Amino acid sequence: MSRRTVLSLTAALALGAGLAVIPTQAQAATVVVSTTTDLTNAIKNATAGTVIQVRAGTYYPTATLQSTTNGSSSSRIHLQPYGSETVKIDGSNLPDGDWIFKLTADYWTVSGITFQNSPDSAVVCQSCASTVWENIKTINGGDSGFTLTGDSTTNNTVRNIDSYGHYDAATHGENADGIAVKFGSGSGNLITGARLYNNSDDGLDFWSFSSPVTVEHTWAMGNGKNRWSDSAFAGDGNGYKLGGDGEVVAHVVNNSAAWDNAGSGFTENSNTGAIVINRTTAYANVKYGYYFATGAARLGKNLAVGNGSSVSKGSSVVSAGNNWDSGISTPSFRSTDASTTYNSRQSNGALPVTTFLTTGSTTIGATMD
Ligand SMILES: [Ca+2]
Ligand SMILES: [Ca+2]
Repeated sequence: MSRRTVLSLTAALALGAGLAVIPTQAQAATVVVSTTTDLTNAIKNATAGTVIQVRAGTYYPTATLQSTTNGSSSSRIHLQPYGSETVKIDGSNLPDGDWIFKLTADYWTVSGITFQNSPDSAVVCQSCASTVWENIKTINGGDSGFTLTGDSTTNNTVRNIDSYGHYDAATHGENADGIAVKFGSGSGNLITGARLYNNSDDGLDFWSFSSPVTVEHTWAMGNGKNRWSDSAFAGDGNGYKLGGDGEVVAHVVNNSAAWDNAGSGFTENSNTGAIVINRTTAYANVKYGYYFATGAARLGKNLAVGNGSSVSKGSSVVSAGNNWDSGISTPSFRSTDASTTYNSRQSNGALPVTTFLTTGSTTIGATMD
């Protein structure tokens, strides 16, 4: 019974009103959980203002953790570790095809938790609005790591996610992306500070999403390589797949990098919209650094080095200040050793400090931070 309930009953009794008014029993605002059953119920029963704090450990749910209950702008719902404890939610005991966590709700903040070994997608947010995903990890799942999908997907922020090692075995790796923003619409969605790597398909994929998404301070690397000895491997391996399914939409990518992907670093993927790509770097991708052959992309101050081909740009592309444009020189990299990019993040969750692909230039390429 909450303090407020006690006070209300006390007041009612003091007034001699008996039990005529019994306030609704609300869930306590903070719930500390240490078992999978309690975690499952806490998520299921959360209401606006609930703060779920998960004690250290690895949790093995046997059904998808899920909620359709909204928080509000003044009373968000939080799912987070207790203090600075290490919390992993592992999908190894889920039925085939299940996800670890599905949210169809607004105003949740999920932070500091690892979602690993999902039989299918790890985390799916469907028609979510104003959710925040901060310092989470999605690792080694059977389909995409983190997904935003559905109409009315608005104003969500994904900050400092690591999403890697995803592989859809039954379909030979053709689907599992680090982040998927697919099959839906809604404005105001931001991805920042992401590391998306070693996934069987793409680092990031905006297939069939009809509203602009903004990406910044993000790295996509090593995607689309056959790391699973799959004789029919079908992963695409683009760093940033910025469209598809006929949608014409002006996604924005700023200050981000793609390297060592089996496909292209950045690709329109048939999206003919005015995609904006500014101050990014594409290095050593197998196909193109930048593939914008059919659309109206705006490519500015980007740096392509060591890719199969630097750029494919159609006649509607606006290209200025990139190192393939005339009169623009190519600064040299301080380092081409990527090992530090896999280091632990900084204490505030930001990408690790690295000199990899930095140049010191203030006019071209990603700053790698
Ligand atoms: Ca694919
Ligand atoms: Ca994909």
